[in-house]
Amino acid sequence: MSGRPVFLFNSDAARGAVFREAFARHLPEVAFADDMETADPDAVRYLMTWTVPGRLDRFRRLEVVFSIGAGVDQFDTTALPPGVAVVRMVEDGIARMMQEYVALAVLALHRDWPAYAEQQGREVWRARPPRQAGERRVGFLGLGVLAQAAMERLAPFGFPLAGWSRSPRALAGVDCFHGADQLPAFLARTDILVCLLPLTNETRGFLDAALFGRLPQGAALVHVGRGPQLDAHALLSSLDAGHLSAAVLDVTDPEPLPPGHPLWRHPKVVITPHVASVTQPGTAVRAVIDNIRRHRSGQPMIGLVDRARGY
Ligand code: NDP
Ligand code: OXD
Repeated sequence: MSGRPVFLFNSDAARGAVFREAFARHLPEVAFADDMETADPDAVRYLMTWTVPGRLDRFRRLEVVFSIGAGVDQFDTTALPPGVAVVRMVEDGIARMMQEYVALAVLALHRDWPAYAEQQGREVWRARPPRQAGERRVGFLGLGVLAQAAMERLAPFGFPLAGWSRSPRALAGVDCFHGADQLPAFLARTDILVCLLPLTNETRGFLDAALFGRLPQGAALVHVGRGPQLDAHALLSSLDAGHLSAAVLDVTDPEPLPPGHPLWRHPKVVITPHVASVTQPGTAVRAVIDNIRRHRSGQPMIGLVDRARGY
């Protein structure tokens, strides 16, 4: 046991059991530990956690912090020594679940599901004018791992797809926009807007009245990024004014959404409790082991976060 670097797992026991077994089988040269108090602090090189735990400075030889999720906004990176690498979760399970959720939400909005649910409440039998997928333009804020995975599922339906990112991207079958200058043109061509941006100083409060005003009349929102990116009052005003037609929100600010919040009972809003996508231990452990192998052989890790950029 002695001499081996330690991977310290700071999460629930059920996921820990999957990680322990996989480390023993596939990466025996790295010791697995799941007790923050008893792990040998001088041997801990890798830490997997959702938030930065207290007394981190006792792990003097820590090299990599792995986020349990795809987002890293929950980390206070100022509490991490500058030399420690931060890696977000990039794994097949999380991508598959996001594909399902975004496909479900986009199809529901495309086929007027929230409006039919509202009609059902009033016992109204009335068809709404149908629109073909080829006429429903879907646009993604963020063109990263999860947005690209979701677009792959949506493409066969025939929706015209576009995305907006910080830096220029080129993706087959997707109209790519980038930067502040190209945001208005991207929004003007988007009927269903899917937010898959990371939460950073630049994206906090990004979904605001001005942004909604640039979307076409009747556009709808799917928000699967982070709650603080959305100005909930601006959304409610835009829905009540009839400019936006509906919203599917998987993330809110705060979480849980407090009882009595006007979003809860709004007839044009569908809310799920931050369940769009969840890290799957069986596939996540493979991604982490692969990254530790990469790190130990000097190759770049998948999902390495640019700490200055915040994602
Ligand atoms: P990535 O890091 O792969 O992609 C992020 C994308 O956002 C990139 O295309 C990036 O641009 C773009 N971006 C970042 N900042 C800006 C900006 N200021 N202006 C324009 N574009 C910007 O992230 P993932 O796809 O893996 O995940 C995205 C987010 O999804 C996570 O951070 C998390 O918050 C959320 N998430 C939500 C879940 C849920 O259950 N609701 C589950 C998992 C994740 P560029 O390409 O130029 O770098
Ligand atoms: C994540 C999440 O970031 O679950 O993985 O939101």
